Amino acid sequence: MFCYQCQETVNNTGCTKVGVCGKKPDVANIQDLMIHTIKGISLYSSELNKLGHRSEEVDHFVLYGLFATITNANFDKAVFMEKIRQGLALRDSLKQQLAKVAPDVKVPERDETTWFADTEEAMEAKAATVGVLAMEPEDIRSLKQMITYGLKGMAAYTHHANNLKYEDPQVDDFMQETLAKLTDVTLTVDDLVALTLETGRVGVQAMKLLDDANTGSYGHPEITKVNIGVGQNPGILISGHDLKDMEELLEQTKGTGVDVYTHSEMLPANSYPAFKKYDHFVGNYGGSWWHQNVEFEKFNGPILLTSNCLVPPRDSYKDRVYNTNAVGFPDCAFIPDRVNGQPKDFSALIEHAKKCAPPEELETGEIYGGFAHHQVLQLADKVIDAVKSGAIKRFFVMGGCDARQNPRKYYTDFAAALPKDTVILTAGCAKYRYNKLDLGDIGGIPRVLDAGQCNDSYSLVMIALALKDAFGLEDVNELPISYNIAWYEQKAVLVLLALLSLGIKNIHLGPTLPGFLSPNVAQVIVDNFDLAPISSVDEDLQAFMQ
Ligand code: FSO
Ligand code: SF4
Repeated sequence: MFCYQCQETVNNTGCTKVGVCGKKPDVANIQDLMIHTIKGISLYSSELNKLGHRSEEVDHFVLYGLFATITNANFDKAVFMEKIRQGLALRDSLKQQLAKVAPDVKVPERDETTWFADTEEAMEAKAATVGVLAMEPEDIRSLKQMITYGLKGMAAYTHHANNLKYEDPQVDDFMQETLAKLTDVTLTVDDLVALTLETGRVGVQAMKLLDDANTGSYGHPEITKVNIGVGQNPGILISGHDLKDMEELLEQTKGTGVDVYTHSEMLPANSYPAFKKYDHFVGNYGGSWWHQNVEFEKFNGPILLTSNCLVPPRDSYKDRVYNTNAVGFPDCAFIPDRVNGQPKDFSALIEHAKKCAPPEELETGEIYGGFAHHQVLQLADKVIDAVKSGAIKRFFVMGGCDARQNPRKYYTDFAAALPKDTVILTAGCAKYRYNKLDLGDIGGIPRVLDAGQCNDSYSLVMIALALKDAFGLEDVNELPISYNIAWYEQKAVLVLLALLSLGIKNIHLGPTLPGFLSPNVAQVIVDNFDLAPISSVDEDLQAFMQ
């Protein structure tokens, strides 16, 4: 195995024996083969798409392949084997379809279009040959992997939007076209740098699609005090990013005596008008994803994982973990997709919950949420006045991810050390490093404005663009906003590429720069976008406040 797609990769160079995330070598390899398979599919489907022969089945299959290989999503080798078998059949049927509808279109013969394996052994043997290191020179590999990771993030966001029946064929076309291009060994560094920025640009479109889907379905998030304590009833804990699952779970648990709590990235669900109306929706339980080994244990009831991040569950609570969408773990229960538009069936979780004790209390109190673009823009006059009067000197965008390693304490220290006339704009699970600190408010505006999930970084960009207009500035970089972003997995890669494509400069990225950036590629990004790693809290604060 070789995997360096996330921030916790061993020595910031690559996991080669087993993933820090718990991914075993056979699963890592089969995930590489999954990507190889969807590239083969995309070589045909991208041509068919251009000819107007789109297929929802293909769009969703490709999304699945990308999403399921994201960090901490799916650890189940058997699932990948089955999907790859289906993928090979799909590839070959597309090949026949293309030959029929456009006999003149020649798809290049590459390993992705010709390989075949039907036994487990043959698949495993093949899987061992198609990994990251099989790819050309270091800089080309680095860029191609960065683009692939951006596509994985894009697929995750698009998948959640699709679940709400929001589709954008341009985004699907781009993913398939790009996967097809990545099989081309003649692409140059310049070609790939351009494709990287294009990935960011389409990433903005995918984030907008999900924002439209979430707010169009459930209303605009509004300022909400979210309870972080517990009630007396047994509960179901829902984690991940999928709001359609949230809706159906709330609806099906109504009147059952079972409460619902959010975990980690599902916290922002508490701020949507359509969900706030449920009395049995108690609040949020616990912190960011990596605390789950302790918190799932104490929750006592069943847990629904609607997307990553799943930590390999302990035996003590494994029977309470239910996965859905692209998430998978051997021997854990799986809730199948909707059929013919019918809701998913969460009755197994509900019956399970009824036999469980109520959650053990971890903490009490409330935290603020709901500061997505619509809500913040309603407060725009107040915010603009505060900037003009000098009450707010600077905004700090501190979105992104949280993860386990000690150096992430930097973000808690940084938030605590910020001058009192600064405001943090956040999104994603990075917020858990500081969202329970008492940082106070500025004239009634809380000093931590939480826009929502990592995909709601889109909201932060909307806010920045609106402020730019309000102050009559030419360039968004002239605003008193600094970017100190924490990353962990591939959705954050997409968010970063999206920010770069919007021309945002001077982003500080930590706790380390990605291990998948070769020295030359890192230099190109640093030179063109003034991207910088973090250093110490003091040094960074000084640099930012200048
Ligand atoms: Fe976090 Fe995990 Fe949003 Fe990610 S829970 S790390 S970028 O999957 O999703 O911020
Ligand atoms: Fe290692 Fe991260 Fe890959 Fe897991 S996802 S194997 S931790 S690089």
